[in-house]
Amino acid sequence: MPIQSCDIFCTVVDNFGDIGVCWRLARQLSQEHGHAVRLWVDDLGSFARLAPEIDPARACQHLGGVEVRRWDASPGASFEPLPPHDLVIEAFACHLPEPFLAAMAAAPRPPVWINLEYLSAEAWVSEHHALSSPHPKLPLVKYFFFPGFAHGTGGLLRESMLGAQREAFLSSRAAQSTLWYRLGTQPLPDALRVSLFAYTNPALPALLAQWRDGATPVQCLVPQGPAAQQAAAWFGGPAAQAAPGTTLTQGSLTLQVIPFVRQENYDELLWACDVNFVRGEDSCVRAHWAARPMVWHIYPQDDVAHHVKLDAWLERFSRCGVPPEAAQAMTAFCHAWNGYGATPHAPDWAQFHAQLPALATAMDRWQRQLQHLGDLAANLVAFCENRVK
Ligand code: TRH
Repeated sequence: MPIQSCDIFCTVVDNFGDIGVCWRLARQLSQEHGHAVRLWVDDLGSFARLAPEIDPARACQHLGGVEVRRWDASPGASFEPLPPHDLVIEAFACHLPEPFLAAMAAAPRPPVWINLEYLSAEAWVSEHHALSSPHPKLPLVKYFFFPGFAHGTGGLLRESMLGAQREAFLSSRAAQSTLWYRLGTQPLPDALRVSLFAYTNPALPALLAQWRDGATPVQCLVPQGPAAQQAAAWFGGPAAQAAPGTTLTQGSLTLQVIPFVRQENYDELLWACDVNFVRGEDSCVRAHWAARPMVWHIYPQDDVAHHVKLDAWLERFSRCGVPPEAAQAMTAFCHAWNGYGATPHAPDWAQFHAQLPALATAMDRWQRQLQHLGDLAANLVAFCENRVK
């Protein structure tokens, strides 16, 4: 039976990934699947960084075909439930408000209830994807929906027009000029262009020094944030130098701090660069679709659980037909970038740089393979429509 409407609940743990994924999914369900979508968010301030039209002071507003509602996710906070939609998604195991759960249970046709999980390339994901869990008291069943890189998972978010938009951008000087205008800079001729979105990273100073001392000019575009502050400090400047519009130069390295752009425009930055450093979850997925060599600063977890996740991802990449020396360079670089080992070592840029052509070919091949998994939003809709009673 068709699903026509959806509630998505999102709590912002930190950073932008939780709302980044939910906002992307909400737009897609509305614009590509025609759902009436209500997106409940506990932190509209973070949301406004990705979508500047969002007014954090407003309890209810509409953007991109999505109804956006502020909710207080703190335990015991009051919640005035509206009748639940056909599909209810709790993102990343956030807790649904009790009154809303009660309304779901009392609905004439209880909604399909999904817990959208975090992304991982680990093998167990295929076994846990789509498992169900009955509510202990209410007549409701929750399904676990896992994004992933393998068959048997929910796949990765990818808008249906993304490939065409990328092609159009790459063949349009006007579109590229608009991006550079938005970023407040210009492409440097003959320089290798790198986007650098990362957490504060002990490996960054060593990398900046290698770029400075290398033979290849590097234009490094850093969105305002922790990595920009760290880089500005490495140049010996005050924190104010981490503001958008700043250009810092030493040797072969030109580092430019760029504004945090709206989410739709972030893809264009990735498409315009030769190498993309990304972090967290959503920017990592976008870098795959940009089909350029990428380096992942994975979200750090307790007990270095994130290293297991990173290795699972590196292993999948290494199995997509990439030459062994390129796979080895990618693995070694990502390990160093993510602080592996008791005494973390400097990333070897020269080794990684030498493999860029092979890595570009491999990334393109891998993202084509990943497209065969289908897009997460479409997979989710099909899964849920099969479960409507
Ligand atoms: O911000 P993040 O570090 O988010 C993280 C991860 O999602 C992590 O898994 C989660 O547990 C933690 O938050 C709580 O990185 P991520 O996931 O890449 O999200 C960044 C979002 O910001 C993404 O949607 C892209 C977007 N973005 C812009 O819209 N404009 C920009 O200029 C940039 C650099 C990013």
